[in-house]
Amino acid sequence: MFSYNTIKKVLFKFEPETAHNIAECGLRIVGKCKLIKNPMKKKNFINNSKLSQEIFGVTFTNPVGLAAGFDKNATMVKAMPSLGFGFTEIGTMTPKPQDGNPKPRMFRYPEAKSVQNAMGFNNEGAHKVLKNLKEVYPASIPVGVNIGKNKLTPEEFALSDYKMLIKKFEETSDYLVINISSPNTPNLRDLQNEKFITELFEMAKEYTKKPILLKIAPDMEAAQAIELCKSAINAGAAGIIATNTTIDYDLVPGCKDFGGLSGACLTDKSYAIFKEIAKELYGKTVLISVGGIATGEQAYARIKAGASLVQSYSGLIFEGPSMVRKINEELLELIAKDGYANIQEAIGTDLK
Ligand code: FMN
Repeated sequence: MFSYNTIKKVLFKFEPETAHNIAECGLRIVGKCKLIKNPMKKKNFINNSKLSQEIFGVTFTNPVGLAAGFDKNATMVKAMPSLGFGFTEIGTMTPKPQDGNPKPRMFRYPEAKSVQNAMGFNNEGAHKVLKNLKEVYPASIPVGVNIGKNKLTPEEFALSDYKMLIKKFEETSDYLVINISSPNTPNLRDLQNEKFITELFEMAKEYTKKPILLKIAPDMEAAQAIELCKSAINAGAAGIIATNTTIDYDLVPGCKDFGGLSGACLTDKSYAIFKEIAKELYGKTVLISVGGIATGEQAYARIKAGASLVQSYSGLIFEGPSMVRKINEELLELIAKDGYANIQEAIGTDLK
């Protein structure tokens, strides 16, 4: 078989979004074809009880998940265990289908192992995504559903977009995520305020008992992020996902001045804000850390800082399909080295 370095050379000759579409085609085939899916899963999916956790009443066989945005339309769920992922998050999807922003809207910076995207929630809309999801749910790994408002929905009607999506997906998901942290939908981040967040989670409680998490941006002062997370939890949120992409364009010299940056350039920033949030909220809610995680050491740092789970997207582009297996293998080594019996014992140890 070809090494990922060879495949990457070919993929990187294409525009990033075209490369993504090619990868999606490949992964759809993987998901459908047992002759490819099963051997890949055998190789990449680490099934070791030391990494397994029960969270939200479901089993997360390992703590490394696919971050939102890669599988917006739930077309690749079945392939994810073959890449080693212990859970996956589909979306962000919106009530109505939308095209997203004009292309080009995805850029890669190989030297910085970073990506910039201004996709703008391009997706097939809740109806079609639910249809896709119903074909594969329940899956062999937990599936999170990340929801957002349509671009044309005015702020004052945003709540009804989220209401519609919660009702639609609550039975076909293991957890839901409220995304008000994308930089690519005009004014979306304005919804990151205590009033809206409180209203949103209070409303959600009326319609579902499914765990709903809040995904936040890294571009706020830690104190503000903590207050927002606290409001969400007080109003019923089941957890926090930190963080989305950043609009700190100094992190990659020569990058575009729009969209959100992710990958290696985001590692320190997302780790820093995660640590601040975890200092306040570890033990009070479920924390998921995402942003520039591509190695076992980085994942372990977040776990020791208080993350029960981690997610990755950009790392997959640069490191390829062996990344998750390597992260999990390294995690097992690091846990053993520190003398912990399992991952649960390692979570939050920096804070104890
Ligand atoms: N996050 C969302 O919550 N919803 C999205 O639709 C979404 N789309 C994304 C599209 C692209 C091309 C990328 C690179 C990221 C997207 N993200 C989205 C953000 C990721 O889920 C993640 O929070 C961020 O990229 C940081 O993780 P990473 O450094 O491992 O990529």
